[in-house]
Amino acid sequence: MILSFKDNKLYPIKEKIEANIRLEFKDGLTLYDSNDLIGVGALADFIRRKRHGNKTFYIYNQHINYTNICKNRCLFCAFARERHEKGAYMYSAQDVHEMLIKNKHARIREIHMVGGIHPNAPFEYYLDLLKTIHSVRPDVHIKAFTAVEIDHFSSISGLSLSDTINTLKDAGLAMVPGGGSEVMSDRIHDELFPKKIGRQRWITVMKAVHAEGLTSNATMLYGHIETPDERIHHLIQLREIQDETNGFTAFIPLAFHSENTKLSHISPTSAFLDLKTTAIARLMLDNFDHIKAYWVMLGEKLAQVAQTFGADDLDGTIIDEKITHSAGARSSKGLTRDQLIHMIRSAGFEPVERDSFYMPVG
Ligand code: V47
Repeated sequence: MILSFKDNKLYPIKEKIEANIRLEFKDGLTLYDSNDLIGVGALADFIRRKRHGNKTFYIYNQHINYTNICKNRCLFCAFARERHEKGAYMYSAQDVHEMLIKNKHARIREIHMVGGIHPNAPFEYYLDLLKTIHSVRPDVHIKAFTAVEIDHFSSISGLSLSDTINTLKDAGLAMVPGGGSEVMSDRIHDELFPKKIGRQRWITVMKAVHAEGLTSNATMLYGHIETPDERIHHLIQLREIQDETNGFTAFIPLAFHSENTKLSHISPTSAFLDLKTTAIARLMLDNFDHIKAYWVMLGEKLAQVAQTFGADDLDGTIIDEKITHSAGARSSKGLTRDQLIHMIRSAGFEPVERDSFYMPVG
């Protein structure tokens, strides 16, 4: 690859990439430390084009957040409510049925469903949600329940992790989303989300998900109290799990939004950090196929640019996003297929509509 850099420290990394040598922890730090954003992006773009050429994937999907009632109360979350607090809600299976019927004629390929850790809903409630979706839309893939929710289901049902996952699969679960790990660091867990499962349990649940034959995504919530070391450590932990299971499909960097949270003093992430994090994820996660630019958090314009910083997927139509918008996101709550196609084409890429497993659909 013919590239010249403003930052000489990028040359040894380029050599490693050309020789297919895995980047190490210190390389990740060099990348975060570099002000040569264009150089870091060009390295990521080289890998992105090697894997996917000019294609950018997107999906026609619908998000359903079945409840915001949550006993974990993470400091970074603006979505959660106590049971009797103003604004608390919980959808019944009938509510979900109606939401799906409303979009009955849309060519939706995936339902993405996650929610809070409710203090007393029984396991059957979650199974009913899956069965309802499956009965109304047997043709769509249901990507639902993070490792945090699956851990909770195992404890309320008394089933082992593997039996819990298989029961969810029998009810229609096709894939698991990537949320809940935030940044895999005991320090950050203790400070920001002490009531939620920590990194060891998240890893155990994800490995169990993969062992039962389901794929999942992985995420990293960045732009709060974490250090570059902690970000790189998080990515390396994901890379190691992937070496073992090969069960991750996509990685999604999640830019922290602080409005209405206990961390509202923290400024929004910069475009510089957003693009660098996307590019570094592409470079460090050499065993992940897909890096998503999640337009809900990045904003539509930056997500478009992220396609040249290593991202090959813009996620989807979403329809009604709640988690990031509770925390002040200024992006739309949903996009049309035409808007996604425009975001991709006008950046010089070729749109490919996909299903949950990155199979092209037309
Ligand atoms: O785990 C919570 C994050 C995640 C805030 O797998 C926040 O395809 C920013 O995981 N500011 C849930 N982020 C979203 C998620 C996801 C999204 C899109 C696609 C996929 C996928 C997964 O949202 C949580 C947490 O990390 N989050 N609060 C906030 N204030």
